[in-house]
Amino acid sequence: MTESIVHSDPRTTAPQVAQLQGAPDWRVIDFISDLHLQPTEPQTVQAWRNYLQRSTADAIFMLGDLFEVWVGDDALDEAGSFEAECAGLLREAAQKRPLFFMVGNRDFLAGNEFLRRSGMTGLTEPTVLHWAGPNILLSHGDALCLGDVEYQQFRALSRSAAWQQQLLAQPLAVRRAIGKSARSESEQRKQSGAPYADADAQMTTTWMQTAQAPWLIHGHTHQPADHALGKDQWRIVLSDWHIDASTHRAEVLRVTPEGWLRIAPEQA
Ligand SMILES: [Mn+2]
Repeated sequence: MTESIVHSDPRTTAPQVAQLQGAPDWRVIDFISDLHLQPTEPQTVQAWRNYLQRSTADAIFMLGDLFEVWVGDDALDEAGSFEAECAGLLREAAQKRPLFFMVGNRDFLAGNEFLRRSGMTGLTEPTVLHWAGPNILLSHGDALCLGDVEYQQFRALSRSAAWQQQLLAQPLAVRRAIGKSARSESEQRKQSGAPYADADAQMTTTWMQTAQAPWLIHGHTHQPADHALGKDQWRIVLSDWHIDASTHRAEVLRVTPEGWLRIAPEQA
């Protein structure tokens, strides 16, 4: 048997959309993404911890890049690791209301063991949420940024099982070092002023039509905005979180059947 590789145009190819049925009593649901949690940014971690403990939402969705880097679920077994600490916080929060997690381009190696330990439900990319309000398509957003050609090539490679197995076969310390160097490369690229790609308009339309969802919520671009796409159709972009001595950026997207608002985590 021969296998042929079909290079279909991602802008017009209907994606496989996973379905999620919300609970009938959900009235308030929160969305966050791109917190880029890391031990060297304790104030962002603290704001997230406080938010998880206090939020009045019926469900919380974390749509990727929750962590600056995730080098493998075995990091959870390292005594006193940052990963284990975060999983513990999530587990506590998950006892109060359901938590959902979708990976981003930084934490795509977060796997089933992480989900199990943190008490969260994993979501595949993209997923459409059915609930009391309009259908909402959920994505991290990186797959839609077709303009970032170099990244799309890395994405295709790094989501393959073979690539992941090869990386995960390295000792944890080696993977931590790889994670660090990948991060500094991406920092350099950011500082070089290379423009950020945004979601491709045609691909966005294809995805929303396939999902039959009038709303799309995604992160990744760090360009929070409400984009009107047509009659009652919206692309709603989440904010990243970054809190240190000089910056205070953190936002929760709170959604009710009537609409949405952007609130500070301490008001959630
Ligand atoms: Mn991202």
